[in-house]
Amino acid sequence: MSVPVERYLSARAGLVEGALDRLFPPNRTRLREAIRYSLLAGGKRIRPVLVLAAGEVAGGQTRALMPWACALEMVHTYSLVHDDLPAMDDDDLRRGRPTSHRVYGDGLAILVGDALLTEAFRVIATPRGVLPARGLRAVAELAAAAGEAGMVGGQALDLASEGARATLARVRGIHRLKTGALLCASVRVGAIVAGAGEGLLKRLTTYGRHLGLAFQIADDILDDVGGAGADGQTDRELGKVTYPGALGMAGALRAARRERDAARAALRPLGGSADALRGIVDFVVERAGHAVEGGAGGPRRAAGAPCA
Ligand code: GRG
Repeated sequence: MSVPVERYLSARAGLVEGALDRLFPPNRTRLREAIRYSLLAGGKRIRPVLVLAAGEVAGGQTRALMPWACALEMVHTYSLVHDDLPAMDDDDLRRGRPTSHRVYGDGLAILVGDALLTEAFRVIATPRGVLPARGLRAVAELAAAAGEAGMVGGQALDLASEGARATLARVRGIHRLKTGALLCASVRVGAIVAGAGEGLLKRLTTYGRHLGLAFQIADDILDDVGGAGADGQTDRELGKVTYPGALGMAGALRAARRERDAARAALRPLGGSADALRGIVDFVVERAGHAVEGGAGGPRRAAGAPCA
């Protein structure tokens, strides 16, 4: 890669930002205002950038990949808006500002999520420059990762496990679905749309699964260290199953780094074309490393198996 990874990632995130803005221009309705409020609130854009980076490894063009990148971010944002609702986590802050339901009320926040999920599938149902068979496979992939066998199923398990003993098996099972499925699907969707062969898809899927776990371990660490939570309590204090709860803080950081190394190992034969994917997993894990150290540095499945 000729430009540093950080510059690549922020440039791609900027492109995604512009594309999302164009998909939802202001139209003077309260619903559109509320959609823009959550969607254009400056998240890290990890999922759409994964779509682009994985697709580019497989020889895809940014322009053709962009609707898919936007769809992943729209599904992710819907999940955050719904997760913040009083019936779920009841959070006051998201992406550094008041949550959707605090500003617009519970009813409109529910509709923002509904609209983003539905529109995500509209955006990818009319793609340009993508072979229909690839497009259909990628649509099914996203639906599976977001639905009952993926993110929604993981959220249901998480709700049911509040106050339960934090065993490692329970933590892994929840996070593989709740967070990991959509992250891994971001990688697979990009690769499928770009026409990756099964060998490359298998490699990228292994990367995506380890990235998903690394992400959630890092997120648990950041939550525990930062004391996040609507009422000032961490997830662990709220009785949620977390990696630091199961492994201790140092053990959780070691586990995140093991997942990062496994994700990187899957990319080894791909050379410089996979530098962006390496940069993303490093970024995800080292945010947690910085938080803990103050400045220091799943079972195998078949190649074609989806992420959930
Ligand atoms: C409500 C159907 C439904 C699902 C919710 C993913 C999820 C399932 C809830 C989010 C709860 C949460 C905060 C989990 C921790 C991991 C996570 C998804 C963090 C937020 O993702 P980032 O860090 O956020 O990529 P940004 O704002 O940067 O996009």
